[in-house]
Parts: sequence; C-alpha cells; structure tokens
Amino acid sequence: MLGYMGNKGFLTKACVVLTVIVGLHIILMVLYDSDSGANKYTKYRQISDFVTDMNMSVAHRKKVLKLIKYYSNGTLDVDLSELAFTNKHLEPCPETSPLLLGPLQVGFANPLNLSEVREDNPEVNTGGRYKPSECVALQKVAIIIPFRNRDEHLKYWLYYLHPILQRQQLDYGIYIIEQNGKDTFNRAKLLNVGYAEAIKEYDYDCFVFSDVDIVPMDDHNTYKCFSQPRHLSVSMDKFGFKLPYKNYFGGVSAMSKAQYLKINGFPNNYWGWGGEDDDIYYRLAYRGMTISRPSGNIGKCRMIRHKRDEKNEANPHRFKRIRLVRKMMNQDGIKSLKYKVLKVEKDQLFTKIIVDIGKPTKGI
Ligand code: BGN
Repeated sequence: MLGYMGNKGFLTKACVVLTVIVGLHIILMVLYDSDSGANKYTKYRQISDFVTDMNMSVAHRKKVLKLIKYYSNGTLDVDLSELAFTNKHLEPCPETSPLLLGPLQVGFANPLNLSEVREDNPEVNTGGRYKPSECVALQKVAIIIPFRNRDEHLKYWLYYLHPILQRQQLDYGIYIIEQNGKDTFNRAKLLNVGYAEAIKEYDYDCFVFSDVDIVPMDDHNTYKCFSQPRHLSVSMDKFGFKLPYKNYFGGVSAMSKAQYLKINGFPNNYWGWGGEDDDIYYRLAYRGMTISRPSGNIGKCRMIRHKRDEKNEANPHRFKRIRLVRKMMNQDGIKSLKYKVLKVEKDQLFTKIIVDIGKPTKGI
C-alpha cells in the first residue's frame, strides 16, 4: 500500500517537473524568437496565458515564475510578481463603460420586495460588493449612506443603484451607516463613520456619500472620483432640475481618499438638519479645491418625497458653525472622530453598520 502511494507521488512529481520544463522551453523559445521590437505587453500576455492555462496553485505558479525569470537571464523586462496572483489577465476597464444606457425611467410608485432585488442582482456579493468580471475596474468605490428609519427608501435605492453601478464597471461596496437610538440625527458624522469603517475592509480609493432617497436619472453620471471633488446630484427634481445655489454640495458627492483627508473629513458636530454640506463645501474651498460636476442633463436625479424625519429638526446652530469652518476644520473631523459600532449586518445587497455616535452636547 505504502509502496503504491509512494510510487504515485513520484509519478505526479515527475509529471509536474516535466510539464514545467516543457513550459519553460516554450516560453524561452517565444522570448528569443520574438524580434527585439516585440513589446513588453505581448510578452506579458504570452507568459500570462501560459501560466494561467497550467491551472497551478498560487504557490506553484510563483515557483515557475521565478524559474522563468532565472532562465530568461534578465532579458525579461516584465513584472512577473503580478502574474502569480491573477488567474486571468484582464485589461483595465475603458474610461467610459460601453454598458451604459443613458436616460433612465425612475419612479417610486410600486412597492418593492428586497428578495426580488437580490435575485435581480445575482453578481452582487455579500455586503453589497461587486467588481466587473470583464475588466479591472478603474476605481474601488465605497458608497456610504447615512441612515435611520428609511427602509422603504433603501429598497428603491438598492433596486435602482445596483444595476447602474454594475453597468458603470465599478469595483464597489455599499455601506449603510445607521444611527442608533432616538437622539438628533447627525448626517456628516455618520459619513465619517462610513469612511472609517469602509477603509478597514478594503483598499477603497474613492468614497461616494449619498442620501438614501436620491436616485440618478442617467447612468452616465458615474459614481466615481475625479481630479476635483465631485458633486453628483446637480439637477434634482425637488429643486426644479437645477442647483438651488451655486455652491450647493448636498445630496450625493464623491471624494478620493486624498481629497477627503486633505479637509480632515467632515464636521462631527452638526446635529439636526442643514449646514453640514455647506461646511464641507467651505472645507474644500479653504484647501484650494473646486467642485467638479456633470452637465445639468446627465446630473438629473429624483428624490423620494417624504415628510421631515423626527429628530432631524433644522439645526439652530448651523449659521454660527458655518462662520467657524476655517478655524474648526483642523480640530474637528476624521482625526477626532469617536463612535462605537454596535452591530454589523451583512446582506447580499449592503453592509449595514449600526453605530452609537453619541448626542449633542449643550450649546452646539
Ligand atoms: C441650505 C442648507 C443646506 C441644504 C440646502 C438644500 C443651511 C446653512 C445656512 C447657513 N444650508 O439652506 O444644508 O442642503 O439648503 O436644502 O441651512
């Protein structure tokens, strides 16, 4: 019995060694045969295809790649380390996705069933995570939604946004940040929590901050980051499909990690409705940034009509706070953020994080 097993082990090893030697031979022939002008990319593809076809384990693949490098004697000027970890060589996605449809019908009359939304989006994985299988996404985007008591709105948001984000060929994750308890709502602090929690999970390079009740009406309005902070909800139905004022930065916005950190994130001390989005706008302006926007047509979106939430009354301190942005932005932001995660719920369509963010202290 033992002798037989030993024999089988030997035969398997011999086969692997033989395959590797033949493989190396083929690769070296390809390399030396190719004319000196053959570009790096062709070489990369040839090696990549070969290594992938062999269907080896990652550890094994690494060994083979080491050997290839050794035998190519330094003539191989491609980065082989990358190949060891990818099963398939994918091209980067194009700058504009070919899957976009343009203007979309958006309405909120029919009630939705979350199980159906899950079934409609089979490629979305636990936590609301997706990345295109056809190409390497250009950006890794965390979408952060401040939340409390808006389950109906969330269903519409997920129903509309998941297909749009997939067509936009983004590598994305959905984070619903729910404020626990009944104290006054604090949108900007919840957004900071979303940023802090999302980066613990994945190497996101872009953050989209969205209200739960806003849905874009054209999928060319890509939920990604630009060289300047992006305002996406530029023509909302509620404001007659135009900006309510020039520096409006509420609703849906996107910032790269660098842009967000440059302003020390968002203020933590706007309790109740209003002003926090203007504070963020001034933070950006004081750090020398400008706002990038899609055209009014592409930037059209619908907001779900609803009555003012309880415990989100207009914040009477917002006028005073706005005047103090320049002074306060260094002290108050992501660097001073404090909160406690109470529960994390992983749905197929989203990650919900229930947090204790405290309550307003007197005079704020
Ligand atoms: C503005 C609010 C914004 C809100 C928009 C649109 C303030 C600050 C006053 C100093 N700003 O008036 O927070 O997003 O209306 O509703 O209240």
